[in-house]
Amino acid sequence: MSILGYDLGASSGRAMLGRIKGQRIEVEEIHRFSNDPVQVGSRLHWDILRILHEMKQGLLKTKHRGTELKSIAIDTWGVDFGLLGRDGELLGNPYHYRDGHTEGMMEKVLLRHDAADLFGRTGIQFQPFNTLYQLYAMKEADSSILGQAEHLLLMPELLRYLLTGEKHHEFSIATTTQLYNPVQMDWDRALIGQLGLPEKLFGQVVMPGTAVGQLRSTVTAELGISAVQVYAAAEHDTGSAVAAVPALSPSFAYLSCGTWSLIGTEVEKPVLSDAARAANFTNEGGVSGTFRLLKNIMGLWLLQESKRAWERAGAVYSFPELIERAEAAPAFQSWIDPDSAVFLTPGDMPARIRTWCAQTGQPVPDGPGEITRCILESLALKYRYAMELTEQISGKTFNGLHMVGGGINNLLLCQWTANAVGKPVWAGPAEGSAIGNLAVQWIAQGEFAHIGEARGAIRESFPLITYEPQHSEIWKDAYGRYVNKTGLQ
Ligand code: ADP
Ligand code: LRH
Repeated sequence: MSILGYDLGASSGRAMLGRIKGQRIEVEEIHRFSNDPVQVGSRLHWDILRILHEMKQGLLKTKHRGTELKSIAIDTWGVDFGLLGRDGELLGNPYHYRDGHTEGMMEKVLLRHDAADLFGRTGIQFQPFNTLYQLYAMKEADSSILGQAEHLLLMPELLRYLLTGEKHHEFSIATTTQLYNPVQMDWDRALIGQLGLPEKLFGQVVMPGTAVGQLRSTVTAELGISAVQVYAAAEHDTGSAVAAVPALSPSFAYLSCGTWSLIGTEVEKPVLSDAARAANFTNEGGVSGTFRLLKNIMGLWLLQESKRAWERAGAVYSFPELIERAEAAPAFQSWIDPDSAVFLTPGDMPARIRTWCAQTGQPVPDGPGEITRCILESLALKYRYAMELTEQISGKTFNGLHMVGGGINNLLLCQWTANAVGKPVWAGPAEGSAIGNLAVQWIAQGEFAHIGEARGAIRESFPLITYEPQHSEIWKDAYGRYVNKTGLQ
């Protein structure tokens, strides 16, 4: 029998059917849709009901191809949430983490709450869009929605609730809030109280692989399908992506490469050191009690948003076209720090990149080829920076980097990453999050004994492309100039 994994990224969602045939995993994309935020007045929202509609299309398409489903699970991007009223109704449309309402909130919280204490309690990086600061912004604005709320559900939990009627939190996504204590393994209720946030919003947390209900009867009746078991996957997409890294060694470095670039390593316990805090590393909950010690890098959002700006101006390019132009553009002209706060919100990304380069005394990139080259080189060089920090903070050394996610379709970025880090890159699978989601369901069903066995099967089932580093001396020299130009050193 097949199982279904919904992987909902910030740029697109997909429903992937999986089955095990002999020793191999087979995965088929049954439905894919773009995930388009909607601006309403000055607020940026997720279109939650459209996402739910698209998820139902995945179930319908599964039915139409005559496939019987044993189970489903969901993973999504982190930090965002919906609030439910006392009757279980969804109050309002969830905000997008790039919405402006969190501006200044992290700073405000940190005036009242010691940063070292906050990191020590949660192990989570300081990002202005964390659930903590979103809730704080709502509190400061005296939000009527927050005032009426009885439950908070993070995005995958909310979608699971809409499909099952059951309200459970899941560990990996809960940790992204910066309100979960990974040592106590529960919500940090003392912290929640100190911040003046309603404690009642936070309920029971289950681990990845827990059976969390069945599709509700209204859904099965509407779609004309039978009841299906629903599991909690590692419901944070990065957690699912890392579950699918086909590493042979237990000590590996990964780069989950999509809208965001998440680079780091898996650890047994959260690393709560001053060095981890100073470098703004995070410890997100993973599968089998592991944690993901990693750094967020702004990622291919920079290219997605540039592409949208060019589209608005009437010039439509595909990703492969942009990559081809980047390859033809002159090398090592100008770089950005992808993580500069100016790049976080939606807007005219090419203009912001040009301004950044002008302000740092670099040649100003012009046109899609030069801008794309600037983005991709800057990402590859920043990956080296983050990988070196991962080694220092974890005390591990890595002989290469595993890359998963849609970004591995960008072969130029994979090669430049290998060149920049000076070590091989092993790219695959592109649909890491969906495959990790399926793997957790199979472990729960006893198809795999543990995550190591599932990773072995993933390695056997999906192509892994090796990129050996090229022009190492040139890239090493470029890296030295990059850290100076971007002020990273
Ligand atoms: P998310 O899950 O965050 O929505 P994905 O993992 O799906 O993101 O990765 C999306 C990114 O992958 C795109 O922004 C794009 O940069 C890259 N990508 C996808 N398809 C291609 C392609 N055919 N060629 C080059 N890059 C691609
Ligand atoms: C990647 C991701 C990342 C979060 C961000 C909000 O999709 O889940 O791990 O920090 O989205």
